Amino acid sequence: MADGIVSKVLKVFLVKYGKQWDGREAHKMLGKTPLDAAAAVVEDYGLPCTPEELITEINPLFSDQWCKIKPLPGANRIIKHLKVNGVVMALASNSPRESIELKISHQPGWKESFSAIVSGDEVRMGKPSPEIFLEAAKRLNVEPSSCLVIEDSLPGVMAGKAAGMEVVAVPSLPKQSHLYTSADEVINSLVDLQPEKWSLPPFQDCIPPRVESTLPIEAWYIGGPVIKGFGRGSKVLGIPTANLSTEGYSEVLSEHPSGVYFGWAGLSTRGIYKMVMSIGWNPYFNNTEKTIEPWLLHDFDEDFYGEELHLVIVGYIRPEANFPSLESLIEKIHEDRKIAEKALDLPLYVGYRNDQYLRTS
Ligand code: ADP
Ligand code: RBF
Ligand code: MG
Repeated sequence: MADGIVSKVLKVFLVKYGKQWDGREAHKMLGKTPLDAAAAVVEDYGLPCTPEELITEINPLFSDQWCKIKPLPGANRIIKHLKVNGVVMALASNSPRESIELKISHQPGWKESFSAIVSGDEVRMGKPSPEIFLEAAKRLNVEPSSCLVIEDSLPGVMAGKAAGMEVVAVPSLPKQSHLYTSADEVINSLVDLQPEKWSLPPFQDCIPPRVESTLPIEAWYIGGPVIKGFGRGSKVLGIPTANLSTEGYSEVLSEHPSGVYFGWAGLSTRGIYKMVMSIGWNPYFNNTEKTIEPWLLHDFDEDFYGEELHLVIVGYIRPEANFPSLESLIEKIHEDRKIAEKALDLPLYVGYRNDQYLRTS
């Protein structure tokens, strides 16, 4: 949950040494012990200090940031669900105990939910060594083979497998899933975890249950003038998507996992409409930029480029996927449309139609 913070702090810090943080370094840090990560930064940037000195200098900068991190979408849902169902949980991280405790102290209910916390300074070797997970199992008094590890980093996945556990990978960096082949499953976000696949009690918060289900989410808001997109929405698919500029929204975009969502759309001069959209890289087209592609569920007589479009996103349908053919992609998108159209009439979602945000310009 802290990758954004690491980038932010290092960016500011490296300027002092006349260096520029290259965001692409982020993946190298992931899942490393603080000392290994610091050593990598010192070496890559040729810094005139030791890894220990780097840590001493940079730690206060991190401490100021921990209270600002938000849990990943789906994290609270999983913790609450497993706790309510009496499934014991451990937190196993390469971070030092002190910073783990600091980080989770800002998340209500988290500390009480973990029956064990194992930190990097309590084992001889951190991930990718299996030690940290084996210690966690021991403290939970369970067999390693009956443990499920949820991991975002590659070293963590390796550690979990080496410990003889089942591992679900949730890569925190986009387009990296091909590296995670040793995991038992790779999912796109914590929202997509299916506990029943791992002999754990299934979630029961999908609405309506089972068929054509959608997941209510904490509503989020995004808006701006409609811009030109890739120019292949309506032409290729018969599915026009009113693209918004992603400038100024990079934070909101990075906070929300890619996937298919729905909600309400307000066009300043026209009205309010049901909307289904994808957010992400559109695997079928293998885009390089994360975009928002809202399809307004209404027949318009004309284009509305440049008009102010406001969206309230209220529910989630599925992860983005790749498809063997354009026809199958189109078919799936029409299925999404039907699900969204129906769901938005439910009392749970219909209220957002009156949200002031949809009417303001
Ligand atoms: P682009 O690649 O420029 O986004 P699209 O083929 O996706 O082009 O078409 C999107 C444009 O079509 C929108 O910007 C809007 O002006 C228009 N449009 C017409 N009907 C709709 C609709 N129902 N939903 C979204 N956009 C629509
Ligand atoms: N593109 C994909 O590559 N995979 C998807 O799963 C996918 N799902 C979509 C769902 C909806 C509701 C919409 C509106 C679009 C989706 N797209 C998906 C994006 C589609 O490819 C995109 O609109 C075109 O690239 C047009 O720019
Ligand atoms: Mg478009």
